[in-house]
Amino acid sequence: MARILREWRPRTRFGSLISMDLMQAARDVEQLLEAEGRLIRLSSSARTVFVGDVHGDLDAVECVFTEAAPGTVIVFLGDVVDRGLSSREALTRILLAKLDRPQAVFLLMGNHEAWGAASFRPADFWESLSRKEVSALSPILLKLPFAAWHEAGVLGLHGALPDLPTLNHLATVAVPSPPWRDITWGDWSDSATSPENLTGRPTYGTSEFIARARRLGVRVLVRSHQPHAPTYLFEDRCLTLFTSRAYGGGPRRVAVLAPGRAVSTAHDLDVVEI
Ligand SMILES: [Mn+2]
Repeated sequence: MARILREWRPRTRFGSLISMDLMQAARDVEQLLEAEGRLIRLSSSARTVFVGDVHGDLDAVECVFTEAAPGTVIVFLGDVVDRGLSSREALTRILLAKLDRPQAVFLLMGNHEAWGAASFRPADFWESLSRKEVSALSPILLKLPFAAWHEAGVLGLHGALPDLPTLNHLATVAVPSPPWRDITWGDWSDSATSPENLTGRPTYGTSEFIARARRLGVRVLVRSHQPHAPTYLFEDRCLTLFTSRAYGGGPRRVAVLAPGRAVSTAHDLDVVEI
C-alpha cells in the first residue's frame, strides 16, 4: 500500500487529470475493494458526506473534494459514469482519491458501474471504451460495495432497499440477482406524489420501505438514482440526492451527517447545494 500511495499521490492533483490512467487506477483499487467487501461500516466519529449520481460531472467531484473539511468521510452513491462529458475523468479522480485515502473515500455500486453485469443503452462511457478496456474495467467495478452503514441508523446505497433478513446478508448477494437489482436499479414511488412507474425498473412504495427498513434495522435511507424523485419520502426516512449538472437538470445536492448526531428522520442530515 505504501508503494501505491507514493506512486499515486503526485498524480491526484487536478491539473494532471489528462495524464491519469483509469485502467491503472482501477487495477490498483481492486485489492482494496476485495478487502472491504459489500457492506462498508462507516466511522461514527467522522463527518460523513453522501454524494448522489455524478454522471460525468467532474466539477461536482472536484467541488466535493475541495469543500469537504479534512477528516470528512465521502460516500459516492454510484452512477459516476455515463450521461455527462467527463465520465472517465470523474471515475479516475474518485479511484485515485480512494487509493490516497482508503478509509475516507467510498464509491458504491450504481447500475451504471454494473453495466458489465446488465448492459443497457445509452451508456456513452462504456460504449466509448475498447472491448479490451471494458473487459478489464467491468469486473473490477462489479466488486464495488453495495451499501455503507452508519451506526446512527443511516444506510447509503444507490437505489432501493433489498428484501433481505438482515444487513449482514448483503455480503452474500450475488451479481446479478433480484436483491442486487433492487440495490442498483430500484426506484421508490409514493403514489401521492410520484407518477406511475412505466420504466420496468423494480419499484416499491411505502409498505415495502417500512417492512424492509425494519428488517434491516435502517432508520434513514440515503440514496440517489432517481433525478426527479421527491427529496423526502416515507415520513422523511428516505432521502434522494442527485449531484450532477450533466444530467437530471436539478440542483446538485449532497447530504452531511455530523458526528454524534442522533438521527430519527432524514432532516437530521444537512442537505447542501454545491
Ligand atoms: Mn442509477
